[in-house]
Amino acid sequence: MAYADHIVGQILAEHLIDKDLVPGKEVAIRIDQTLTQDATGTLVYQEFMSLGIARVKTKFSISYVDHNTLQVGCENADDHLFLQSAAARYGVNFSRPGNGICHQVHLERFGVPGQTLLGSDSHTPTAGGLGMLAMGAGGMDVALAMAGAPFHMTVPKVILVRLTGKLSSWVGAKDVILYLLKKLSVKGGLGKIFEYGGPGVKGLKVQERATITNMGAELGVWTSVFPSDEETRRFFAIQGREKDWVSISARDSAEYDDIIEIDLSTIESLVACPSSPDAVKPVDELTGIKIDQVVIGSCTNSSYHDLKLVAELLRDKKVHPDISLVIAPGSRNVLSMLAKDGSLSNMVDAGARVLEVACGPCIGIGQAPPSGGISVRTFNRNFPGRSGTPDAQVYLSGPQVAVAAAITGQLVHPSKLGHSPKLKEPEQFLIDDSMIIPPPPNSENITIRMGPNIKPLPEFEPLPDSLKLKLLLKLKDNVTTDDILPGGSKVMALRSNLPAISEHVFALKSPGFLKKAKATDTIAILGGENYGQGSSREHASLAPRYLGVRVILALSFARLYRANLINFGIIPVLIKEDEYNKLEVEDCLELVDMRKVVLESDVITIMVPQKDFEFKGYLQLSRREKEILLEGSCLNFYRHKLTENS
Ligand code: MIC
Ligand code: SF4
Repeated sequence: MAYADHIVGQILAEHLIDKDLVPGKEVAIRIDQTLTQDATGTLVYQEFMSLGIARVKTKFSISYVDHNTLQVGCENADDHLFLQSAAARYGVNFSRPGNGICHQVHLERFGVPGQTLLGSDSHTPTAGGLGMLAMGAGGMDVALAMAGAPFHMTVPKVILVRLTGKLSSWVGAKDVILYLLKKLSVKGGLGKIFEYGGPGVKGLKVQERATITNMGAELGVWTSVFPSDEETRRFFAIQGREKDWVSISARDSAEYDDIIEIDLSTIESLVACPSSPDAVKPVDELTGIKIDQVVIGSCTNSSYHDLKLVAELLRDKKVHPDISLVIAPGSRNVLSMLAKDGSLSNMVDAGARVLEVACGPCIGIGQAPPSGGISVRTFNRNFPGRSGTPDAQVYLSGPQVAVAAAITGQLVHPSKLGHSPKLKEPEQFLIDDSMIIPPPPNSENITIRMGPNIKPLPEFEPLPDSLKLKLLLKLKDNVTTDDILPGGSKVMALRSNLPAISEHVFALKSPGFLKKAKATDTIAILGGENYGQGSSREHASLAPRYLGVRVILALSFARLYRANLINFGIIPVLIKEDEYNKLEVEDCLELVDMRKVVLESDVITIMVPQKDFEFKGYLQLSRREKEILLEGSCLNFYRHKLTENS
């Protein structure tokens, strides 16, 4: 059984509930751990509560607060109280605001090789850096996993990324993933898992591996995974949890769907240009571009490993007078270590602005660049508008290029900084979990605190038999969830308030959409390839459904977004390029006999009466997905099933 011989297959086989591992077929797997973050988490816990389960059934579940930490009104603070009380009530650990970015803390403190992790955030695969099968999912799927239900996934193709050689000085893990993005594009990983292997792996620290698996999300892969080897054991030892370490590697008989060979020594310093993570160029081709702002941090590059390097590069230097340099460490333990070893003073003395440990500017919460400004960020996404300034130009790089830009005021090769410092890894990491509150054993009487911003989940009616839809938007390839529902402190604070957040659907991409949507009963949207790439935020499906969107036609869908559409009763219909070209905004579409067609067929006929043409759409749905669509939402489908069995 070659599929069960690579790392992915071994972990899946170990967690399989029924059926065999046949690539392309849906299977159900057991989830060991879940994580949520606050911006998606408030919905997750509301969904969990609707399932009527008394206490989570996973081995370990945790609720992080790291996104909406800016408190300019009561909304975020109220949400934090809701999350803290819900965690205590339902048996979930609670990582308080200030403790760190979910993926960084999870890697340091909780990830376990060989186990499965489902997180309501698209960068959950960060934990793949230590050999865990870690996947992002919509909140509803995470709520179900907490309730003990299996996670359903299509068995993906597994691609071996075979690493040889060693990175040269000034080149880091971020350059490896930028190299892959340049080669494969943001759609290059759709339907696949990337498994890293080869002799080059052992030269990469766990933290570097995690930078690579983190940004697999930008390639569109299900997830990415590294072996768990001696280097991983060392990581667990410095984290004081060697007992959690297990070895995991591919067997010699493993067979892959494809192999990508990378000689690490050939990789150069790379930068993703505005406004897509795959618009990658060597920094040498961009030399001289003047910069206004540099931001270092995010779940991609905020480890002690990265920030120690940043501090050493900044030692005895000053930030260029035209640059605002901002640094946000990834976890409180990282910040504390930087403070204790003097690195923090290197940063502050150089003129850096140090932020609290949180996502912050990565999701447009603070530090928006000036109008038309140019920002270099060590983040993973530079989608249009995500920084908070619609016309800003955001470049993505590793910490080496970012520091060089901060000091020189321009994009330059980091070797301009002189000698690349040799860093010694600490023998012991600071371990202080006092900002993680474990749930009490007896919690039935804990009151859930719900502030006025937390609105109840809507009830959605089942799929009708026929639909008359108006096509309100025709969009191109690679529409992001930031396009569908923007981030930023104003909109993100409304994550628990569906009526309010729905007012922001397509706010940046198509400002006239809302008015038209309010005047239309049932709506269809047309997209190109990779529709819905980016975040796991289910609000980007829930809010459109709330406004009346029932069908999305596209050439292809991003995996997470497609699952979220189905969970909220919106039908994802695949169409061919010819039809994409023919369809126009304001076209009226008619679908008949839908309940039967959705349940029994994979092809649906869509009529455009005023143009006297009809065309075929393709459903590609599993039996379970069909039934969810018929019920009108995943919550409708599962509510009674799980309560009856719990
Ligand atoms: C992101 O990086 O876009 C986010 C914010 O972390 C999202 C989750 C969200 O929208 O709350 C993600 O990546 O899933
Ligand atoms: Fe937070 Fe940014 Fe990572 Fe999303 S990508 S989890 S916003 S740091």
